[in-house]
Order: sequence, then structure tokens, then C-alpha cells
Amino acid sequence: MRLTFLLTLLTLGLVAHAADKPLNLTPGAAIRVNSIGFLPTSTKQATALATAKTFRVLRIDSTGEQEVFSATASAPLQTATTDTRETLRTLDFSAVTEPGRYLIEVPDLGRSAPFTIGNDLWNVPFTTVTRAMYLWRCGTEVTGTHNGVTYHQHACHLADGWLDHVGGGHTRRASTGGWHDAGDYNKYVVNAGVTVGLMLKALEHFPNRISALNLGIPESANTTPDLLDEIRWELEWLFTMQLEDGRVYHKLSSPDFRFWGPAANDKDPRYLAPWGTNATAHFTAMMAAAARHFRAHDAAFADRCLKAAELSWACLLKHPQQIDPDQSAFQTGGYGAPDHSARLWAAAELWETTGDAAVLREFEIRASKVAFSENGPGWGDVNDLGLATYLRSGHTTKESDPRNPALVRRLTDDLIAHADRAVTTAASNSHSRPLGVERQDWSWGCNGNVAGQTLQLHLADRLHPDPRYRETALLALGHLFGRNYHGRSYVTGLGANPPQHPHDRRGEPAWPGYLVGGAWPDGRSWVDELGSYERNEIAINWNAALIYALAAFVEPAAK
Ligand code: 9MR
Ligand code: 9MR
Ligand code: ZN
Repeated sequence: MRLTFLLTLLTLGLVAHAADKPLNLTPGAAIRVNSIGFLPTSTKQATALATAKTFRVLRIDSTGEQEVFSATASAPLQTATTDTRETLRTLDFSAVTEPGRYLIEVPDLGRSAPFTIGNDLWNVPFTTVTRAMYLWRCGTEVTGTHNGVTYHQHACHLADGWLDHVGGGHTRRASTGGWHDAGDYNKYVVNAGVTVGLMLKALEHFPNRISALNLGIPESANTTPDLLDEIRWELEWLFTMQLEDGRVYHKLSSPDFRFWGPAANDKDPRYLAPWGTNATAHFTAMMAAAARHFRAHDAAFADRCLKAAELSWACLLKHPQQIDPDQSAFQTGGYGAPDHSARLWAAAELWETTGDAAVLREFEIRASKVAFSENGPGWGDVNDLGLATYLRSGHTTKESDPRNPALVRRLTDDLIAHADRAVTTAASNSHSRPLGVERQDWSWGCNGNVAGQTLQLHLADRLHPDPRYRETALLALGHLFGRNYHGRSYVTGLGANPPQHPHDRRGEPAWPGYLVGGAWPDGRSWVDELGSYERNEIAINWNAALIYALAAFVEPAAK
């Protein structure tokens, strides 16, 4: 009796105490800021816990610290239960424009991570994230140094791959090269699609910013843009995945995810998986687009790409119904998806490269049934890549345009609606995350979506220029580099307190320049743990999205 009474009192006390407290029982970081920083003229904001009433901005230089700005925080704002479930305030310091190194201080809450104001602050992130693709190369020795640490891998997977599961008996087909997919070392054609697609789009949309950059890869001395050379490493592998009649093998993989350790120690046999129409369509799209990009640098290689694309396109026409590979011999990544969007993208790129009217018709029939995606391009939905190519086609002049004008109008309106929604979503989200809080926005790999969604913003900016589109694309980067619940950079080796334990078979210290998948099912759920492959893995498709997002803000190298 007495014990029950005591327990009741205790419980009541706890309840009363809890009611006084803010909603979040385990608050995230106190002050959250884009830890790379800000362009001098852009809007500058950070996010802080509700107890922040005022704040100061301090400039840090060799002479010490100096207050350059102080202000009151915004009114408190409650974030959604599907987001981070907190009450937060916004700190606006857009008035600070002088290039330099800064931090924010809030009475009682402490200090933010340091950040930079400057014009070329996105260059190092861009080169690091792009060089990370080189560090993913399979079948060759790779090495690189970042922040004084040297990373090294011996040539791996030189026996790729066995034909047992594709009717070849226990014999091999030479299929070395390409990039490892992720924290696992397998190679999947479907995921190569959106990866190569976004990297080529970076060159297409921002050629003057990135073409002349030295990425420090083995091919840097030649005259081809380094990013194209990096893509070529993957294309050379992809050629080996194509059969003589244009069909394309779905993947090259070990039977399961068992192996852990350096890639060169992985002696598990790796097998080709049967062909499928989705892989074939992705292959066609990549090769057709690559043919255009390589034309000016290596005509023979461009011809090879185009021939391969046309062969696989013919194969797709011969197989109008989707054919999925039998993957029963594998427990690794399935990358199964409807092939509609990959066929659409393939048609767009092949038409853009050849001008073939029949291919344009095929594209327009497919495009009439789709809209821009909710989450930006992804491995299972590459419509945005195809629509982007179509809407910015080089085949149109003032006098003649072979495209269906009603379709062009509808798709343009749809794109603008999507971009405008990203703008308003960012404006109403406490961390200025454009992916928003209502839609399917905290999911496996959502950090890649945040980066990839900027494609719609930059495309919209080209068709209907509006400074808010580039501003919102910057906000996406700001979220990934620290203005988030954790107050941490989600990219290894870059920004404040970056991931140390990514799900990466190469181990630690964490290899630099990789975007981790991110929080889900809500904005608080990310963990920096090796075992958390659903939240803390790295993957080529997410890195490619970040390469695209960063390319937009690279300061071109002086000629
Ligand atoms: O390590 C694997 C990772 O690369 C994949 O993305 C992930 C999802 O397919 O699977 C991981 O492997 C896990 C497996 O699926 C279940 N057992 C634990 C494995 C991680 O060690
Ligand atoms: O990125 C993929 C994600 O969309 C899926 O939900 C998830 C489970 O199927 O698989 C992810 O892709 C993984 C792939 O299957 C194997 N390599 C690592 C990829 C990233 O985790
Ligand atoms: Zn390898």
C-alpha cells in the first residue's frame, strides 16, 4: 500500500516534470549550421534549439575572435512529427558578407561548428566527392591522400566474372573494372545508370565550372575533362556486360554479402547475373549520352559508345515487354524496377545524340504518361534524366522544333511546379531541407534524394530563370553539410564532425568524400554506426547526386 503510494507520487512527479520539458527528450545538436559555409551574397541561416533567444557571429582569424554581428533569433517553430519533432529557431546572419572564417555563439547553448564565407568554398568538396569515385575503382590499384591520411587499395577482383548462372558453365568472361557499388564490392548495371547519368548531367549543366578542374586521377594529364575520364572507367566495364545481340547482363556479384575486408582480399567467386530489359535500357541511355560527351575528345570512343547504344536499343525494340533476370542464385542487391523510365531515358539520349525521328516518337509516347519525380532521379526512376535532356534539346532552333509543343508545355509546367514546391518546402522546414516533410522524404538513401532533387531546381532555372532555384539548391547542400538534427556533415572527410563509421567494407579510418544514406524513418534516426547499412552505407548513386549538386557552385579555375 505504502509502496504503491510512493510509486504513484514518483510517477506523477515524473509526468509533471516531463510536461515542463520541450518535446524532444534527446535533443539533437544545439546549433546547426552548414559547416562548409556560404557564398558572400547568399542568404545565411542556421538552426538552433528553442532556448536560443539571441546570438552573435564571431569572425576567427590569426589575431583571434571578433564579434561582427549580433541579432535575435526567429520565433520558435514546431517541426513535424514525421521530421524531427522539435521546437527550433532560425538564426539569420545574411548581413555578414565579408569572406572569412566564422562561428555562431548562442548564450547558454554554446558555439556552432566553424564555417567559411567565400566564393570558392565548394571546390574542395566537389573534388573530394568526385575523387571518391576514383577510390571506388575495381580491378586496379588506387591510392589517395586526404587530410594527411593515405588510403590505398591493391588491385581487386581480377577474376571477374564467372558465367555459371548465365548458361556459360564454369568458365569466365573478362569483366574487370568499373566501380564498386557501395559499401559492398558488387557491380550493378542498373545503379550505374543514374550514377553515370547524373555525372554527365553535371558536365552538361555546368561545363564551365568543372571541365577544367584537376581531380588528381591517373588520367589528369590528358586533355579530356577529368570527370569524363572517371566516367569512362565505368563505361569500359559496362561494355563487357553487353552481349553480342545487345542484351545486357544485370549485374556482376558475389552470391551474398558475406565478405568483409579490403577488396583485394575478397576471393569469393563473382558471377554474372542473367540479362534483363531494365539493365539493357540503362546501358543504352548511358552509352548514347556518353557518345555525345566524348565526341569532341575521342571520336573513336564516341563511335564505340554509339554503336553499343544502337545495338542495345534494337534489342529493346525486339523485346517490348519487360524481362527480369532470374536472381535466385544471389542474395545481393536486386535493383529490380519497372523498365519504363529507363526505356524513356534511353530514347531521350539516343534521340539527342542521333536526331532519329522514330526514336523521338518512342520517347514522346512514353513521356506523355509521366511527370517529374517526387524525389529526384534514383536508381529505380530515371524519368527526370530523360525529361531534362528532352526539355533542353540541342535539336531545336527558333525556326524549327521537332518536339510536340503540347508535351513540352506540360512537362515544363510540371517541372516548374516541382521546383516551386521544393522552394516552399525548404522555406517552411526548420533545416531548410527542400525534400520536405509531407512526402516520402525520410527513406533509405534520402540524403541522395536531397542532393539529386537539385537537378529539378537547376533545370527549372535554365528554362524559367529565378534566383530562388539556385538558393534552394544551396539549402540542400547546407542540410547535408550540417544544418540537420545531428549538426553533423553527412559526408565522410568533409565539414564538421563527419561520419566516422560508414558501412564500408574497406574499413576505417573512413574513406573520404562519401555521402551516407541518411536518416529514416524520421529526421532523427541516422546513426554513425558501421552495422547500420540502412542509414550509414555509402553508394555510387548518392555520390553522383552530390557531385551534380556541388558542381553547380564550383568556382571555375582561372584560365
Ligand atoms: O552489407 C550489405 C550492404 O552492402 C547492403 O546494402 C545491405 C542491403 O542489401 O545488406 C548488407 O548486408 C547485410 C545483409 O543484408 C543482412 N545481414 C547483414 C549484412 C550486413 O553485414
Ligand atoms: O539504394 C537501395 C535502396 O533504395 C533500397 O531500398 C535498398 C534495399 O533494397 O538497397 C539499396 O541499395 C543497396 C544495394 O541493394 C546493394 N549495394 C548497396 C546499396 C545501398 O545501400
Ligand atoms: Zn574490386
